[in-house]
Amino acid sequence: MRTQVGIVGAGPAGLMLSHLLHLGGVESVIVENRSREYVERRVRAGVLEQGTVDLLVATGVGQRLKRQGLVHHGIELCFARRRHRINFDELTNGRTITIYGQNEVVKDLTDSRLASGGQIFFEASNVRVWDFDGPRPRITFVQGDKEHEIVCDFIAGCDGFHGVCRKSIPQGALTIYEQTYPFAWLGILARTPPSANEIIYCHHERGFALHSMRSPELSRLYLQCAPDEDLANWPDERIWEELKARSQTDETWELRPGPILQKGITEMRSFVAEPMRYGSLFLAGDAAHIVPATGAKGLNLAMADVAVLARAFNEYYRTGRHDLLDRYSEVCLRRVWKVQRFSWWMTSMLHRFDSDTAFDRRRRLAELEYVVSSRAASQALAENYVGFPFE
Ligand code: FAS
Ligand code: PHB
Repeated sequence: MRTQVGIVGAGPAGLMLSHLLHLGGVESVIVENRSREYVERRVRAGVLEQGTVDLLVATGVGQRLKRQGLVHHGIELCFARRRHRINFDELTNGRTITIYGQNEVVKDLTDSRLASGGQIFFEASNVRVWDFDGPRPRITFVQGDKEHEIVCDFIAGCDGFHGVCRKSIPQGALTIYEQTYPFAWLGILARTPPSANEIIYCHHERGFALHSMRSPELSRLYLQCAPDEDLANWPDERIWEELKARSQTDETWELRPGPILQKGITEMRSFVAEPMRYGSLFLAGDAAHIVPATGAKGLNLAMADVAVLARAFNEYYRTGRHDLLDRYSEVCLRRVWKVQRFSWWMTSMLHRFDSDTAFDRRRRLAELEYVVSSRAASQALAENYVGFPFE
């Protein structure tokens, strides 16, 4: 078969790209190696920046988000047994974040694409990309017992960090920037009302903890753990005990344990592949970059990439101009590196490092004290957290 843009990956990046191309009258086909159920059930990100919410609503896929999303006007930092609020209204002229699970975004985009005739091949195996440095880029894959080939003008690699697209680019063509962290996150989804109205980031000598949510009935919580942590060492009781210990304050507030519905370990890594293009193959989202989840940026960065890429493709097909395609990587990397810096800074400030000296431990507390006591420092955190307007 033939299409204009072949997309590998039906996560947020691939689905939003296909949706934006459809609105611009550009044809695309998505090839996804997992089942629809799997992708729609996968619990991952939960925080949508103002720009992501605006994009979803402005392009007609934000109805459920507006009904069910939890709009937040601040976050809290908890350390030395005290909680401090970062007030977005005051510090960012009213920009906000919205809590709405990534899997809900995926459901809304998948429903919209299929309802408007979009083609998504789920459960594709042996997906490969070919000739993206020549005039006839192709995607081949097997679905069921049938082999398929999609000939296209361009391929969008939206297949995440472990996908096939970036790895298909010839050795030496990309410059890789990478940092791993000496810890991971143990995340749980629990059927219990959130113990606070807003997200709380806790710095504690026992390790980092994060209190988030998905709805008034569902809590999303994380604990810093060893990078090679074995979930078997973390029965439910131990998780709740540790969350309580790391979030303790002098005020009375209660962490309400409940049935844990999902448990998982998320690696913490900073990663950028430059450039985000090779010939007619364009990388977007986690296929091109990974940030530690402390800044709540991964999903939002993916959306920002595809907003730029969709505009470039739409303009190319409307006018024949190449310049936006040629500038895609440069424009996206400006935002990618600002977000890498912020995510690294939040991660370094809030986590416990085994390599810390006594000086490091006191310096980190002083940095937290400075952030919550200086308007300039709080504003710097707030403007990065709610996200900069898309270019
Ligand atoms: P995705 O990885 O979401 O999507 C890629 C898609 O491509 C997937 O559906 C995959 O099945 C498919 N694919 C992979 N290989 C393929 C192949 N060979 N052929 C066809 N399809 C293929 N970000 C936050 O902001 N906050 C968080 O709390 C957070 N938690 C996370 C937890 C986990 C376990 C992980 C892995 C990531 C988390 N992230 C978080 C980051 C995450 O939300 C990503 O930034 C976001 O999913 C990026 O979207 P995509 O670029 O579309 O990549
Ligand atoms: C989440 O709700 O999943 C979440 C919130 C804030 C983060 C990361 C994850 O920094």
